[in-house]
Amino acid sequence: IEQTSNSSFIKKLKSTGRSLVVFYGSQTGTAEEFAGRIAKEGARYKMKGMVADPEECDMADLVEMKEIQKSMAIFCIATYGEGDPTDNAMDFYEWLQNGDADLEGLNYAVFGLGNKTYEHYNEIAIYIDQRLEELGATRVHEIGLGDDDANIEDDFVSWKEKLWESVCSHYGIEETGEESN
Ligand code: FMN
Repeated sequence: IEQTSNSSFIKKLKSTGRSLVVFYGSQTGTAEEFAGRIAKEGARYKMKGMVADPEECDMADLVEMKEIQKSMAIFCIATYGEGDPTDNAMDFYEWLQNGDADLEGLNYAVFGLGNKTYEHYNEIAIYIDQRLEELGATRVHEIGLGDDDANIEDDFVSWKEKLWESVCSHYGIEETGEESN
């Protein structure tokens, strides 16, 4: 799984024949690890994936995702503090709040990482999931909420299994035997 090194994740998707980009908002690495696992599994569903750090991407390019056939953006997003985004997701969060991009044609799903002992449980992931829909994007699978106070790995794995079912029915694809890209 490659990491984007410049701002244009769209160019990179196109030039490498990928259709899945998995963004992460992560402070201590959990969301980043989850993102990597999703990107890798995409190959099983004929969706070659890559992981991307929103801080290193021009997220306005999300409007161009619709130019890539059967494409999808997945967001693994942690919440911190008083319901704050991680440092690397801050600019993206502000762009969503302040902007009014037309995201029609963007297919997406969100997995949130949080902890139920905090008042603002998974607030950023919930916001991003709702905001993307508001901006016209298509939710391919319902948001998953991971609770680090219980077993976030289990939460993630069960969400991910259902995610791929939704992806297959949404795009009319079947699982292949292929393990990775
Ligand atoms: N989870 C929430 O749902 N809401 C919060 O407000 C919140 N604040 C946190 C503050 C601190 C200092 C820490 C250590 C965790 C907090 N969490 C909160 C839980 C994290 O989001 C959760 O552990 C997540 O898995 C971290 O992901 P990361 O390793 O990718 O950074």
